[in-house]
Amino acid sequence: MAGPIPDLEERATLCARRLYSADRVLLASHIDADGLTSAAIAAQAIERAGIPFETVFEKQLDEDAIAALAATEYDTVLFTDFGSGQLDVIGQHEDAGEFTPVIADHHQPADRETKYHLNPLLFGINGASELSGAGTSYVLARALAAVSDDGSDTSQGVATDGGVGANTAAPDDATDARPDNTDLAALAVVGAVGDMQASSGELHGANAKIVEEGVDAGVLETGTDLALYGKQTRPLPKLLEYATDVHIPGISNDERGALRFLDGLDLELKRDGEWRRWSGLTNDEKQTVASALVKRAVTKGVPATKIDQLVGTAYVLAEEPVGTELRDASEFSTLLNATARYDRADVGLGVCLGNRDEALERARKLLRNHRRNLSAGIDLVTREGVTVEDHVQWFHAGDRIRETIVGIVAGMAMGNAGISRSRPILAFAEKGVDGDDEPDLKVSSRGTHSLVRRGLDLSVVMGEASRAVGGDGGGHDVAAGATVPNGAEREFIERADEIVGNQLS
Ligand SMILES: [Mn+2]
Repeated sequence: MAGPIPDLEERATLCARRLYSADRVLLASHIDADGLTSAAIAAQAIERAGIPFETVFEKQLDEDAIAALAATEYDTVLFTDFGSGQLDVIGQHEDAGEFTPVIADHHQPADRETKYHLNPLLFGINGASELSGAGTSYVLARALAAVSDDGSDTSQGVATDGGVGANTAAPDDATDARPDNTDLAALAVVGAVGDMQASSGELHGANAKIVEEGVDAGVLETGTDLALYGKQTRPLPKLLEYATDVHIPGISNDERGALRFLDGLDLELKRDGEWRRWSGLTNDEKQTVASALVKRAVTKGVPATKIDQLVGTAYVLAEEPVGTELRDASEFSTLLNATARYDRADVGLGVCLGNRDEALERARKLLRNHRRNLSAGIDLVTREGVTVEDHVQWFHAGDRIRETIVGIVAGMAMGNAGISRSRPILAFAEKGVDGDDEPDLKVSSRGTHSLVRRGLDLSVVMGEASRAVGGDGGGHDVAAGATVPNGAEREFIERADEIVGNQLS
């Protein structure tokens, strides 16, 4: 059976065979939208292959976390959305015979190899823009289906319950499963969108191949649509008011302006006393709003390149109910982030696995709380402002913004008064105290795609600047993070400023 990404096929099959021969598997994944969808994809593929497993999540795969995995009874550990960057430490445990690692990741590998290592970067595919952790897990899931299909005449045991431990929820609904696992493409797209892999309004490269498989499987629909966040769940006026990626004077960030704009259209705005949502409009109605919006942008002098960004490819999860967060890849990934950032990976995983009652309600509650925290954080940053260096801008949130959301706040604050989009933004926040250790600082950074096109690579910036002050970090070109010792702020900023200056020169 041909997999979605031919270049990865051979390695994916090798990894899948190793998993299939295991008595049981410990699945360890990163806590964020991409990590949660990675785990959900891997968990369903393993479950369908009839292999008993357990799922655990880690915010950070450090030495202690890896040692804890090694101390379990499991001989096979599948790492998703992390593992490559920690191969130096993982390899020591592998050498000691403690477990065999299987890795499905898309981050920069450490200077060491292992046999069952699936990572697009090893095959010339960009891990920041073409394939996410969830996409890599999907490639593995497709291979696992092919391998278990081949081996279906051999006895593989009867255990299919898959989940033990509080972090694993059994799928409620296995009836929609496709035998080749192509139904899991929808989650892979949610992961890619959550990892900010879409650019110029759509997914590219290997990601686009996965989209194709999802469309063929009937779990995804794509189409050109307004590129605004909240098309499924936001009331129309809020959809327009909160859409600030492309600033339209008199509508963006303008509650009354957005209302006036809609009032001026020949459109039924409310139904049964409730604001209508974009997802409930007819195609003609959508056309009316979109044309008027573009016309307004043109009249107000918004540049043509910006106006183009008002339209993009929408990724719709065809089997999810209209008007819910789950229907739109972007809203789904935000819902997952809202669980992950508050240490409720179990809730996010439950939603991905099809738990539509308790887990979904819980996730929505977490999302409301997340929104309140984000808007309070953005208000704080905008009110207090940032310090502008030659090439970067930064702020220190102390303990007033949770370290797990300070990066999102920084990214969303860019473009607000006094916070330019022409320099990357760095944000410090205090981390919780871990045991007897001194509390460290988390630094998050965000850039823009146009800065990346000019040479910005925040993964290098955060890695080099943090190591220079005794910390560590990494991530992606457009978004990265680091942990540094308390008190190292000044030195870190100077190093980061210098590296960014070199990248953009
Ligand atoms: Mn990822």
